[in-house]
Amino acid sequence: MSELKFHPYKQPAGGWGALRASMQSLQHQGILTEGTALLLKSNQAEGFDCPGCAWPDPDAHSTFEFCENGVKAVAAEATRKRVTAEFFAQHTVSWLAGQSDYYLEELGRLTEPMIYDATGDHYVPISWASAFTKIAAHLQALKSPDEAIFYTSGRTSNEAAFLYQLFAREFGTNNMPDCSNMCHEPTSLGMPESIGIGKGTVTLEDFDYTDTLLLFGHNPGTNHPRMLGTLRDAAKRGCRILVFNPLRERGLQRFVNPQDAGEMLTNHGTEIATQYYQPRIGGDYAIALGIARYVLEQGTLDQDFIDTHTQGFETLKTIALATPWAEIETESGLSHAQFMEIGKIYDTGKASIITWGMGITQHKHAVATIQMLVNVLLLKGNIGKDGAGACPIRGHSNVQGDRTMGIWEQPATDFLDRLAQEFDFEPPRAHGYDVIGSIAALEAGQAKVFFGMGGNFANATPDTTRVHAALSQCALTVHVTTKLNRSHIVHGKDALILPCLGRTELDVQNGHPQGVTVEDSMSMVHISQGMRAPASSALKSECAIIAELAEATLPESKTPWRELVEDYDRIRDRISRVVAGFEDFNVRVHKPRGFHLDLPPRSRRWITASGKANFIAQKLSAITQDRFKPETSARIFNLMTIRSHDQYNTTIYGFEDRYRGVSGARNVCFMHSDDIAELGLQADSLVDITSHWIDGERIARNFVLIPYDIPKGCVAGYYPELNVLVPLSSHADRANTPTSKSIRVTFAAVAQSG
Ligand SMILES: Nc1nc2c(c(=O)[nH]1)N[C@H]1C(S)=C(S)[C@@H](COP(=O)(O)OP(=O)(O)OC[C@H]3O[C@@H](n4cnc5c(=O)[nH]c(N)nc54)[C@H](O)[C@@H]3O)O[C@H]1N2
Ligand SMILES: Nc1nc2c(c(=O)[nH]1)N[C@H]1C(S)=C(S)[C@@H](COP(=O)(O)OP(=O)(O)OC[C@H]3O[C@@H](n4cnc5c(=O)[nH]c(N)nc54)[C@H](O)[C@@H]3O)O[C@H]1N2
Ligand SMILES: [Mo]
Repeated sequence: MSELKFHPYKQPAGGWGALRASMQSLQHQGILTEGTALLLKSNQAEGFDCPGCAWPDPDAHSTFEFCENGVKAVAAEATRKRVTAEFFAQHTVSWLAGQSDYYLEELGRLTEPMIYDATGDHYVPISWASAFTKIAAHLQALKSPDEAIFYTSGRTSNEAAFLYQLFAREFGTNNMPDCSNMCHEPTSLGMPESIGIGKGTVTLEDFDYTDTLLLFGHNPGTNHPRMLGTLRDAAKRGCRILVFNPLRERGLQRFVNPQDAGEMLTNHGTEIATQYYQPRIGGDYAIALGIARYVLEQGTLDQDFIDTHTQGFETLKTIALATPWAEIETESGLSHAQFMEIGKIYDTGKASIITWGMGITQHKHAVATIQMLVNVLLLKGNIGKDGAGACPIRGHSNVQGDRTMGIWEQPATDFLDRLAQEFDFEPPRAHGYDVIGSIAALEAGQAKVFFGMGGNFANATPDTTRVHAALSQCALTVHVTTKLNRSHIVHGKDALILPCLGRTELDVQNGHPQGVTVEDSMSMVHISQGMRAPASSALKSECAIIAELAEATLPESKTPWRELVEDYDRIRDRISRVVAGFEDFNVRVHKPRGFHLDLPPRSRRWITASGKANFIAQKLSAITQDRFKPETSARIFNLMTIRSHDQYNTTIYGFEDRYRGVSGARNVCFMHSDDIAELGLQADSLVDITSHWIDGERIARNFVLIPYDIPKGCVAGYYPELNVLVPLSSHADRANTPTSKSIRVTFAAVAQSG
């Protein structure tokens, strides 16, 4: 790490900077030559699915879809660096605990199974067979299967996810929290109530037909950069693009496509946002209500659609028209003139798409906000026609597929019924723990075994201090993983690290290479085929690990675990009989580019209780009245925790947040320059940040203030460093997603000596 620098970035996103950073990351991982060849296989019909994000692949490919952060994700997995048994022999776990998260992951790929040895405070090698015996012994010793927790991160393939949930349920629990609980859970909960499914309704082709795009609370330039190509094409066609984001994110303003020689030459690029609005953090419910109000005032509704397909219109109408503009404006932070402009653009659109990301979901009122965004679409019949629809932007590359495969603490009854029939066992019916529930159970000592299928539970969750303490109380922690991270260092009394193959690697079972499948953000299911030699010959695939664990743990199981894993087609055959929409899975998925899942709203079929699409609305005052007001004399700010351009969730690639102009360090906090002055502080001031909640206060020390174009009263800093501040009991109503984008904080200057 070098010294913190801040130089506002004036260039377009993408372009030469992206190309340079990509090459640097390949070089950094020691794979410059190999890496370039590898990338040509990324997101190709015959290649592997990029582990970077869940944005879909276009049908027509040139050579490869260039994406700087996709390169970083692939390079991080394909790195030459290894963390071996010799390394663990040289360093105690206490020593490792003192190292940074960046350091831990930088060590490279894990090479063999390791177990914690308390006598020497080291991780030492263990054979796979002994590892499975050990875990089985722990699981069998539990008083109830519900004392175990089986977490999933969203990179896990459909096949592995399906086996994993089967294993957990045959073992006897629905305790299957996943990263989705911290991510798009409000989408998965809110959308079914509105339109009958918890997934986006658009396909990539719809972006070719839309004339109006409303983008809420996501940062494509960094987190789904291939979307910039789509946005650029739309902008060039004249599609109006309205952006709603408290921060001016570079990627949403201007983009140079590194694959366009002309654009690269002039480095000018394409203007993305037609209009860029900077609302207050959490102001989106008011924005959506304001748009609805505008359309209702104009009377330019799609009345046919509303009459034929919807229910609840009168409630929305009454609420929207009764909410004074002044209230909508104050809450959103946008002006009346801006609302007239936004309303007019949306109202005159013939086919509109609304997209959203973490800026919408990680709030207390996320579910209500998503439902209000859907209302806006319904008013103009913008669901079930070309170029229109709802487009939640998922995070992990297979997070949507994992849920489809049954990774869910609240499995549907019909899913369990089919699972029971196919595998001849009685699955548990009681709902299990989600992420927040899991942490509570760990803290209370009600859960004793934590098993992580990927991810980094210790650092991705809220209130880091409490979660670390809770994990340390476990009798056993197990992590199936590619790299070392904090969750392995903050360990239970017994602890195992089980290293697995990554997406880019050749997975050979019974002498035959296997492909896995994934589902992208737009419900396309396709094969992903690794091709690189594995990082170590001792690695196992996630599927193999689950099967062998199941054999060790469930001697009575009637499932032919080993047989299923010998040929993943056999797992897919089982999936085709259990998961709705996957009929003929093996036939359909082996077609180039796979297949699209049937989404009823696309043909205006509504699988809701009413059989219609539902307008669901509540008063704006209901959203705002329960805002927490801590008792403190210090000025309170609203903090959002966001990703830098140089990280993948808890994995820190480096210290360059290029588009925001920050480099060298991550302990920063973005604040309006007037706010900095009003606090009597200066740019570069060192501050402690305290978060306030009903359960008390938490503190993050030594952050540097950076003056930034952000609304007054709002501040931003990086996840996961600021997770220490996220209160455990502050989460989205009903969905339980931690409110990582709205944390009540105060600032205090750090007295600097000398
Ligand atoms: N390179 C890279 N790619 C990734 C990831 C990564 O870490 N690195 N993570 C993956 C995952 S799991 C996910 S979920 C996605 C996340 O992708 P994003 O949803 O883009 O996630 P964040 O970085 O959290 O950015 C949230 C954006 O919302 C804005 N925002 C915050 N609060 C509000 C608000 O109240 N209202 C509005 N309108 N905007 C708001 C912020 O300014 C920021 O631009 O990306 C995925 N892809
Ligand atoms: N404050 C705050 N907290 C947040 C968020 C936020 O915006 N703000 N975002 C939330 C969101 S959207 C999400 S999705 C979660 C993410 O939570 P997680 O999914 O739990 O975290 P990741 O950082 O994505 O996990 C990274 C680890 O996965 C492992 N890994 C990588 N590839 C593979 C693989 O192929 N197989 C296996 N088995 N392991 C692999 C590596 O060891 C790596 O260290 O964090 C949430 N937490
Ligand atoms: Mo996510």
